Amino acid sequence: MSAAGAPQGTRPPMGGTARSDARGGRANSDAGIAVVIPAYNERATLRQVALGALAHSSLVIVVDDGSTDGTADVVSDLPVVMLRNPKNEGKAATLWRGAQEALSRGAKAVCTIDGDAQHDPAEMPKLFAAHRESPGSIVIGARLLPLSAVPRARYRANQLANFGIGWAAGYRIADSQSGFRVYPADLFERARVRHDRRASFVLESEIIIEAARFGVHAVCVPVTVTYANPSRKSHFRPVVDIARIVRMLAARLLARGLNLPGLLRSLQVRPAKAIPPLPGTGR
Ligand SMILES: Nc1nc2c(ncn2[C@@H]2O[C@H](COP(=O)(O)OP(=O)(O)OP(=O)(O)O)[C@@H](O)[C@H]2O)c(=O)[nH]1
Ligand SMILES: [Mg+2]
Repeated sequence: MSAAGAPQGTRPPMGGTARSDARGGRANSDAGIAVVIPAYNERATLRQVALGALAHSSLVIVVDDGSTDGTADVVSDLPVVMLRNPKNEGKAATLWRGAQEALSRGAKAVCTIDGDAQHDPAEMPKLFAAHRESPGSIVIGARLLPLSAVPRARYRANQLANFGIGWAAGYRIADSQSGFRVYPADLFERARVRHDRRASFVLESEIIIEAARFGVHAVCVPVTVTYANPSRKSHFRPVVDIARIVRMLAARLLARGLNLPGLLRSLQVRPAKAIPPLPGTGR
């Protein structure tokens, strides 16, 4: 990652004594879970997402990815950690930077939520509860997608991604593309995944596959999703971004001799249960 702007404002490390904030941050019952919000030109929605996140975590990190619409300004009065990429580096680099910041502040887990308000921060407690039950797993907020609300091509692309990523990871995944997740923080130390600009929308797929190599699986929790923000177009470019995901998948599958056992497991009807990593085996 290239050099990026320094954090604006400082907050105590997680697990420190300050558990509430005079400017609106709230003491939380989920100490240790930092929230990372990637934001690229999200002026219209970032504030409501950040306020929602502050209600559930004492460490909210916003990473402004070279926005040109004054995105950072809308949260300048909130008790969030603001990181700014001087230029647009893509979602992967942005998430990675936020997660590294969370790690450096002692977070035990990292909740990611998109800045476009498609996810509802009020549903964080549901994800946090699943994390507490299964702290070694990735918790994914699986979007309840009413068919009528999603463009058909997008729905099919998601289904295809779920199939391919489930195959490579070796278990069935209900929603491999949701940006609303809780990760064990140490995954961002252990995982060998691309997080450069070209990996923009690939990281969230690749990290599921990489984590499976350590025996870290994803558990899905249903969440709502809205496509009702007409103020901006999606940053997801169907052709380029899907091609990049397919390329990553092909490389991962070839590296594992096509992983046919994984394909069979991923076709089982019941989603695999989270399993803890096997100590010392790396699998
Ligand atoms: N940092 C960074 N974040 C981005 C970039 N593109 C998108 N994001 C952020 O990533 C999140 C998801 O981006 P979206 O464009 O909403 O992609 P999506 O949710 O997969 O697509 P839609 O379902 O169409 O909204 C948002 O919080 C964006 O601000 C980018 O180039 N850099
Ligand atoms: Mg979105």
